[in-house]
Amino acid sequence: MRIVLLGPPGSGKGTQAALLRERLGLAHISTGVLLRDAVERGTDLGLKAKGYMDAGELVPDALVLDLVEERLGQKDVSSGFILDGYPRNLAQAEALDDLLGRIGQPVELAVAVTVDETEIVERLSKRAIEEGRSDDTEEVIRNRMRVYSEQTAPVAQHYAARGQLRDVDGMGGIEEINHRIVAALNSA
Ligand code: B4P
Repeated sequence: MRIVLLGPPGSGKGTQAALLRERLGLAHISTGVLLRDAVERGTDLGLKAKGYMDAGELVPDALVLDLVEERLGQKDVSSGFILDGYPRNLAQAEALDDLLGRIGQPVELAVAVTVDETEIVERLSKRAIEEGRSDDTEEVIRNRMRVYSEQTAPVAQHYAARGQLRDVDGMGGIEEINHRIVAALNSA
């Protein structure tokens, strides 16, 4: 299957995508992970991306598209993939359609994970203590949520218009939510 996972910061996208990779044997493509890896390795792209990430802004589309294109060219992708954190605005959604159309692997389903705002702040504050990610400070979390509602939320409509969107309740335990996602995939 070829799936896009949508959801605000802290909705559990990364957590759920990792479980789906394990359980369904799909490649897990997280632009957040790819970008953090580039920052850590100090690549050109990483150096350009760091300031945007630390401010909770989106990294410019062209930089992220290059990363995604390179990742989609890898062997494990042929058995299906979960895109986690991409696309994050309408321009990315259109670029993704073009790219996947060219390789004959279009998105089959988009799953939007929904979570209350208070729960999001709680989860990310907990992660800030446990992992110390530089973009998990209160001020940056607030900006990431703003960027999400202004730029990323409209992406759901892009898939809904084609009948490809499934909403899944992201409140509750990790396993429980995973069962809901798998049920949504099976009903497609
Ligand atoms: P991401 O890495 O995508 O960050 P995120 O939205 O916070 O999601 P993440 O996957 O980390 O967290 P999750 O909800 O799973 O992006 C980071 C930055 O990179 C962006 O701000 C941007 O600058 C840049 N970027 C990434 N993609 C981009 C793109 N396409 N274009 C431009 N820029 C881009 O989990 C959060 C926490 O909740 C975890 O600690 C987890 O343990 C916990 N959790 C999960 N499920 C739970 C549950 N059910 N109950 C309790 N806790 C739970």
